[in-house]
Amino acid sequence: MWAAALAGSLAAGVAIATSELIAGLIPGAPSLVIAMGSVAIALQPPGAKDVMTSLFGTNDKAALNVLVIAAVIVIAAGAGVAAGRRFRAGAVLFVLFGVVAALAAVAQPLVAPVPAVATAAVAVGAGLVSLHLLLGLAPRAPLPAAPAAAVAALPTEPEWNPAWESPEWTRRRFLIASATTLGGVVVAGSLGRLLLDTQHPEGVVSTTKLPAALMPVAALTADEVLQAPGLTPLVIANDQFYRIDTALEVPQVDISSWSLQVKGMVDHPLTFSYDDLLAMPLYEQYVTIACVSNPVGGDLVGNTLWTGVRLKDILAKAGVGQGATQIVGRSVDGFTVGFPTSWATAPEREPLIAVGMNRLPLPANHGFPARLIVPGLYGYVSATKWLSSIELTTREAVDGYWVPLGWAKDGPILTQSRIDFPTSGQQLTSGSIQIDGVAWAPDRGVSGVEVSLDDGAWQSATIGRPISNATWVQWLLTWTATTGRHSIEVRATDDTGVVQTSQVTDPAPDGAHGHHRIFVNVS
Ligand SMILES: Nc1nc2c(c(=O)[nH]1)N[C@H]1C(S)=C(S)[C@@H](COP(=O)(O)O)O[C@H]1N2
Ligand SMILES: [Mo]
Repeated sequence: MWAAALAGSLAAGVAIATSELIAGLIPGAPSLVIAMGSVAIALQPPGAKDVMTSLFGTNDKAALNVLVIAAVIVIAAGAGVAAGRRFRAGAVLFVLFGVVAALAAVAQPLVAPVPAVATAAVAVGAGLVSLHLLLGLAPRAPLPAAPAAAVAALPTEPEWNPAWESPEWTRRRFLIASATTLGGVVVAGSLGRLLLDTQHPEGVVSTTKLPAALMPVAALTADEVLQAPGLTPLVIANDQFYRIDTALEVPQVDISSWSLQVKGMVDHPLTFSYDDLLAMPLYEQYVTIACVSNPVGGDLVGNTLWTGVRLKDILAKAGVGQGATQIVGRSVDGFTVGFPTSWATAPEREPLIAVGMNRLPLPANHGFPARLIVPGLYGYVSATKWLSSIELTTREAVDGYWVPLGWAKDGPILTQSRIDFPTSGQQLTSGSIQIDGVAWAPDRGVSGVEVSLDDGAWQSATIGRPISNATWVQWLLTWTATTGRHSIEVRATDDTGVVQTSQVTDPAPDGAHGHHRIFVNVS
């Protein structure tokens, strides 16, 4: 029984490794593991939203892969046991699983049906062949041995009966075969995934040099950029910028066939190629974007220089129809956002169809070739990466990806502040200590940051001059630390005079409220 279960799990391993290898070797062939992981993300029940959102960090995506593989291997152990009794019963389970995997792959917007079905079929085939071979070698419940007397009495050698084979040897041979299979599975599977990952680079994939912006931003000045130990840089480098999305493998957009459609309730539906966009006037703007799932004190927020076409210019060309109250952004991978048309057209902010980040083409993991950047809104309702269309519709007609999963339909970024230095629990020596951090309230702007030590009176921190209302600010406060355990708490006030609320809440459904507070030990 244990042997049949092991044979089943190993055979599933062979199937998975085969599919990963095919996916790595043949462009267009999907990884079935990734397909099933993506379906798991999409099918998450609304109640699971907190758990699952935490899966979207880059490390947690690795965890999701492991989870999928583990689930398949456990189910396959059962199929192995079934096959040990009647091969056909186990085989049916394998085929059923192949069908599920193929359906998961076909459901991916970027996967064509033929390679999906073919990959699943070959993988299941390889799994079944290994299952058959391994079960053939598996030790069985011992048959009654031939009675020694009977053997001696026979005049000629009896025909070889496998039941006489030493059980030791049978078992050892099975274990050797299993270990060899396992080795092969690990090598082939890792090689496949390695090749697949090289097909999906996360960094800059374009060699295009962005045309100069029509109105380049001025260089940052010393009163804008603060420097202190542990302080987050005012402008985050591209490879340091937080990344959040539902894509288990970064979509690679082929620029020659990519286009951006502007459609729906517009006077003139339009299509733009990448070159069309680059030929339009390009604008630069520092904008701080944030993730709604960022907890108090978290780092899913960043400020950088975006280059792009003004969304307003595109809307003016297309002509926004009467009653078009919502702008829906769609990604090549099927992800969607929606925000009010009035938010985008208001004179106080300048949403962009961004093509550049820190004057380089967007890195693949930040949405190459183009993405939306809408000042003041959380990414999940606005910042569509790998943008494929912009649709004008009504607020009622469409809900973006995260709305049915329990997140708020409206996603203005809440006023927040964070302590970068010292860090929670840090051991410090008494004397003068520079406390520092960042504070943001896009696109109302930050007017002040205050710090309370040990629940004492709020003291004003020094803040960098805001680049604009759409960006965060850095802040500093010098503290003469005395021995003992201390609490440090921070709050920001936005430019409309509203002070950040103190009560800490979970991120769901509309962003984490509350003050960041840490404790340190001074000796
Ligand atoms: N296509 C696509 N775009 C997306 C997402 C996504 O899952 N898919 N996630 C959004 C969310 S929730 C956030 S917070 C921002 C993050 O952008 P970044 O990864 O460049 O920081 O992208 C947004 N754009
Ligand atoms: Mo997000």
